[in-house]
Amino acid sequence: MKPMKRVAAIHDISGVGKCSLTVALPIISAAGVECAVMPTAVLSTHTGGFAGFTFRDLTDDMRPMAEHWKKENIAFDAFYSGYLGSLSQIGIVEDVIEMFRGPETLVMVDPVMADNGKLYPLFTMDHVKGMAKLCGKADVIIPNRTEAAFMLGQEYKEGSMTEEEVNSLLRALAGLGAGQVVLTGVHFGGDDLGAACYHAGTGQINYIMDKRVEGMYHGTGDVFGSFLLGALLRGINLAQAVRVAVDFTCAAIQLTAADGTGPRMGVRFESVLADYGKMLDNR
Ligand code: PXL
Repeated sequence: MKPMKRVAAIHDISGVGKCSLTVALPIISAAGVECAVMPTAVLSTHTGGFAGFTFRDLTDDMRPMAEHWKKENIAFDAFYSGYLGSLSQIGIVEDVIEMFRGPETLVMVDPVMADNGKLYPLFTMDHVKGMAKLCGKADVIIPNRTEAAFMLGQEYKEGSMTEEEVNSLLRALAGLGAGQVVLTGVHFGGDDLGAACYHAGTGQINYIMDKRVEGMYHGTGDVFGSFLLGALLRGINLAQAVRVAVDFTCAAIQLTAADGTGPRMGVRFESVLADYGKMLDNR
């Protein structure tokens, strides 16, 4: 058996609502990859669609956790950061990555902060600037269209896009500094929805589309990112790993739509985990 890879996932724990660490842990584990965690905050629920959530900030624990890992000689094959509750956490994540990074380390940053043209509660444009800088330190970034537009100082555009618009957005995002860019929420017209990816090293661009399911479900970005990272760490190339992530995320969304549980409780990724693990083992 090959040794298992180890990721450090740096996100919050939202107790209810299936996002961040409560999806990264099970999905990355199902990929046959160890998922170590650095929780950035503990909330009763995520901040989208619930009022009065609790928020326990864990900023002061982040550096000591990393220092303890370093002292114990613990190594990581990848870092995966997502929702970061404050500007100072962004700086700490940059430092933690530098403490552990080697030539083979894969750093994936999801600049979680906005969707549908709007910043999430608690965030300001300073957070956008900080996230753009953190994206510059990553190997792979996975913004949605709103995050992409904000980080590039462009106006957010809704609706369908042309290939030229997608390609120029991908190249501009790579200009922030990451060699591999995955843009989510891509829509060319009709009822399609998917992702586009760009590998700056090869210049290759791919569009990975599926049929859109009506409705917006919370936590899909984290489900997508976790499926993607699991596939990348199992040796699948960028375009194929994005295909895997789109397929399994869409399958989870379809099951959720059939359940009728509504958008804020997250998606039914649990029901596709066994197939995801088997697919990675049998390739
Ligand atoms: O899924 C992204 C996310 C993660 N964590 C928290 C959030 C959100 C999105 O709103 O509120 C706390």
